[in-house]
Amino acid sequence: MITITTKLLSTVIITTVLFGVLYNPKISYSEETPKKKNTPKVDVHVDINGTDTMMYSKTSFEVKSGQKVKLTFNNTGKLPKAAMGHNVVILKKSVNLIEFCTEAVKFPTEGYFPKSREKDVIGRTKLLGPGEKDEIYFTAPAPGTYEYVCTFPGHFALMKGKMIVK
Ligand SMILES: [Cu+2]
Repeated sequence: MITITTKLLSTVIITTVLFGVLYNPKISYSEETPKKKNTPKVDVHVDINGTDTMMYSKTSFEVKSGQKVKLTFNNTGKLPKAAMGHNVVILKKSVNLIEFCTEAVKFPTEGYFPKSREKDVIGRTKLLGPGEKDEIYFTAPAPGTYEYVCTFPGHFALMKGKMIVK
């Protein structure tokens, strides 16, 4: 009787341990625990808000060439994304802002960003609806002045600014 109980008990313990090993993600996937690869080193943090009045809270900011920049963009508005979505797209120097935005409006399902133009930007956030936030990381390019803009249709008239790289 004692033997049977002991056997049963051992079986239960072994089963429990095995179950734990197999189904506890902390044990079985310990090597895949997220590492800090998604939080790169940052030299400077820039915060910009976009509003329902079609404005950026910052129309310029300054960084130093080579700095690792973290840009946080908040859509602080309340209007629906389809009516008042915002993004921040930092253009390379060679790119014409109006021409770029004129093309971007043809891509509503891609957040008003033509994927083929990825090479023309230094960094860009997603198109954000009310209360949404996006964070991007990039390295400040060669010294100069770079334009950033919201590519939502019609917004480029008001929603633009300059990134000054020293
Ligand atoms: Cu906008």
